[in-house]
Amino acid sequence: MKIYLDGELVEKEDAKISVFDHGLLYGDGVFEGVRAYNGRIFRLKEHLDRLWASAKTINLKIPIQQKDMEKAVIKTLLANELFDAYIRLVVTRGCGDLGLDPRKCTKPPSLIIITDTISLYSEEFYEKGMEVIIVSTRRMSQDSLSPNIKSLNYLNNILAKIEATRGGVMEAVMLNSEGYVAECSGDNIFIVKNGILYTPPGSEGALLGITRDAVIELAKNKLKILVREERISTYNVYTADECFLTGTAAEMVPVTSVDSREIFDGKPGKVTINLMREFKNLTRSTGIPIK
Ligand code: PXG
Repeated sequence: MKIYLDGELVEKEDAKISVFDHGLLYGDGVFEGVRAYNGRIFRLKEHLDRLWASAKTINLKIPIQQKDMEKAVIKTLLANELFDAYIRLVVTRGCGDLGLDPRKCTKPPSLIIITDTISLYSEEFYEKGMEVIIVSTRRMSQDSLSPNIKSLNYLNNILAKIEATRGGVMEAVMLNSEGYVAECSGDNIFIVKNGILYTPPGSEGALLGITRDAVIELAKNKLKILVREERISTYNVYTADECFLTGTAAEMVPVTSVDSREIFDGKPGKVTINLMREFKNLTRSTGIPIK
């Protein structure tokens, strides 16, 4: 497997980063997870825009242009002959000394592109739905660090994931500091109630997911249903008609139980199934061609 590292394609065994890289020492860096389906990269422009926005927020200048990053992604996929893939983009602050000060990182930031395959949950969950729990780890608050930055410090989400695993389920619903639903450890959350689709807005601590965006568009344009970005309570989730999660890695997965409360009849709902079909069509027919 070939990895793109600072402009070169190197073998996996040789793709190494210094122990003085501030990405490792302090989680000082940003990342993106992107997917390619059927020889096309899904919404790459949106992912690159978000990567650049994350970098800008932490005052990190990505040393190449977006167009060159796009070329590098395609080059890495071709080198690995991958046409259905999970693509991880990582930009670290680079090598410095043992101190927080990014000015001491005198070398340019490290650029990493890993292309591989991923399956987050087993196939059964996509057909029958998944159980989730609401965990005690709260989504970090806007007043300490914007939850919209996809930074290399994912401890908040990892702690939520550990709680989910301890609770015997695969995914954790995280609340914000006010106790309203924010999102999951690496996915956005949606509910359906009386034919209307609801998802928490960014101001509730949800990352503005690219899959989330695609699903909102499909609901409005293809299914012609109302979409509301509104505050959601735990009560709203327990009493929803349908619930599902979205994310680049997870894609769309139905949720059929939350904290042991069956969602409606405990089966994936109609809106969810229809959106999953539309999402599949969209991912297989749009995006930047690899060849
Ligand atoms: N919320 C968070 C906190 C995320 O990190 C999403 C939602 C979904 O966003 P997109 O744009 O992908 O629809 C993400 C991104 C994993 C993993 O291995 C998942 C993400 C990031 C890192 C790892 O499950 N998802």
